Amino acid sequence: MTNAATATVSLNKFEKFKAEKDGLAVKAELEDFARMGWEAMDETDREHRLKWLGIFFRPVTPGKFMMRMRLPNGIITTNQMRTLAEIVQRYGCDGNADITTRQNFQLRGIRIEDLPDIFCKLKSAGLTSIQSGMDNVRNITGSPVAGIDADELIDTRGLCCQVQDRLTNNGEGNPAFTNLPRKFNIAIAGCRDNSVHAEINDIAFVPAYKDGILGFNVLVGGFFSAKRCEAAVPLNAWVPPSDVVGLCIAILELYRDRGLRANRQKARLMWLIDEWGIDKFRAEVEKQLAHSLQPAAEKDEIIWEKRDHIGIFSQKQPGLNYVGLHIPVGRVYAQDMFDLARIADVYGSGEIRLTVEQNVIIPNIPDSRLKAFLAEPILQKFSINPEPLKRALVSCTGAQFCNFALIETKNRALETIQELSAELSLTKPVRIHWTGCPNSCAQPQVADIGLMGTKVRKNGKTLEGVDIYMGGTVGKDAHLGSCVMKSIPCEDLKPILQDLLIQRFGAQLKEK
Ligand code: SRM
Ligand code: SF4
Repeated sequence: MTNAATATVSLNKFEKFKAEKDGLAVKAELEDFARMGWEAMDETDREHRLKWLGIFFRPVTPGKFMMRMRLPNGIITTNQMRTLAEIVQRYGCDGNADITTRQNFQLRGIRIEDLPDIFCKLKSAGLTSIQSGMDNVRNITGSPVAGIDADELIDTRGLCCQVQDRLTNNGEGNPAFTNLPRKFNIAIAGCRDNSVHAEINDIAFVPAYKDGILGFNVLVGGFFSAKRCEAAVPLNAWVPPSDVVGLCIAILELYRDRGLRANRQKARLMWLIDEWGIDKFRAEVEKQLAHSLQPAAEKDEIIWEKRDHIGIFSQKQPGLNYVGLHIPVGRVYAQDMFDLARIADVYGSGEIRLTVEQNVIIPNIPDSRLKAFLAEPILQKFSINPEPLKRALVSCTGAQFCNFALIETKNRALETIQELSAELSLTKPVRIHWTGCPNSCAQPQVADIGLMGTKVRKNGKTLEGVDIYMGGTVGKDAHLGSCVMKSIPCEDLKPILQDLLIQRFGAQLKEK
């Protein structure tokens, strides 16, 4: 690999350990790790390099690792779901999994001793967790109703899989893309409502017509970090679907070889775009491709408000429906996963989809089976018609498992919403996103109300608190919200949220 990392003058700690040994190298050492146990492992292998295989050491629960999968376009078969459920049940000491804000699964409580077995099971199920952490491309997101949406423009399923297969060498690992300067996100939108938050990805494809042909306008450089958050900017390029993979590869090679590596806080793609300017960046992409890019189509086709896909919807296939189930803050247990797989088999076609709002869609349910489907007990837990405040609640992992967290998020988010829902009535959902620290994994900047964990001082004590973000919009004309209130102790938050919901979102106090 002709990698700029080796030529960088001052290498940060991460660049140094990557130069010493590629992250992917630990794949060959799994049996050894399993034999020696996590405590005897080299610290860098344990805490960093294992992330190249999707295995995350959790300082909060030492010895119990988290496993992050890759599910291109957020699609999983019921057999695969059962495989994950079995892993959680048999090997996961904490017995749960989370649906992530990138249409993906993370499994909890994995022990290093079980990794060889677990990887065998994943492989037989056609699943992979490879290259899902650290300086790799994350799960490729696509329209959650690709191929079934009556109003779809482009079916993103094949494209997401092709991009992933190229980047990971069909799940085996691809050293050509394991030493990027930083993490990297790619999203492919195929519908009119931007249900993948295209604008917050390093590369985003949004549907657009050019000379009557349907393809994608391309946006680049979107990202969130503790230091800086930016929406993606237009590359002034339009590509037909057949050029999506090639363009991703060209941009990634450019980023890999010329991206900034000295300071990890300034290593995401947008920093390179800033340094070069978008025109030079575009010209360099063309050089990498060895052909010119077509200018962007005048307008894209993102013209709808964002949908949340919860409820019952007719598909483009006559007589079939997809049903979106609300999964509170994305948390599921092994039994839930088995139950979801069962109903998707009995009523659907053996497929399950995940959304970036951490919810589930069961596609391909015939009209004649809907009534019986709706009577399934699991729908009491995972509702198709949740209350407006619960419906759009998103939360990152938070302090229970994440060592970056400044606050507990998932449980607190649920409790707060429970209390607010008991007191307020709303006619429309309000998108409330809880994120445990400024890394912004739960994207508070795209929420109606974003809550970002922080530490606050009150009466001489340090408490868990939040900064409040507002004004994030999604769908057409999406733009990022900004911080409107700082350092609110969590214990004082409820009345503030209540006030905001009444003043800004038309909530009414329920009669007691
Ligand atoms: Fe994230 C790091 C969880 C989506 C920005 N993120 C982490 C780590 C790995 C930190 C760690 O090692 O503990 C968290 C793992 C906690 C755990 O145990 O679960 C973590 N991020 C998550 C997930 C699980 C949140 C969730 O509850 O859904 C999401 C997993 C997605 C996936 O399937 O791959 C997740 N993270 C995001 C997103 C949202 C997105 O991609 O749309 C962002 C903002 C968008 C972006 O990346 O530009 C995000 N995560 C970060 C950052 C800040 C990146 C930066 O450039 O500074 C970090 C910290 C880092 O990379 O240094 C981080
Ligand atoms: Fe952890 Fe912070 Fe990301 Fe939440 S936002 S998962 S606390 S890194």
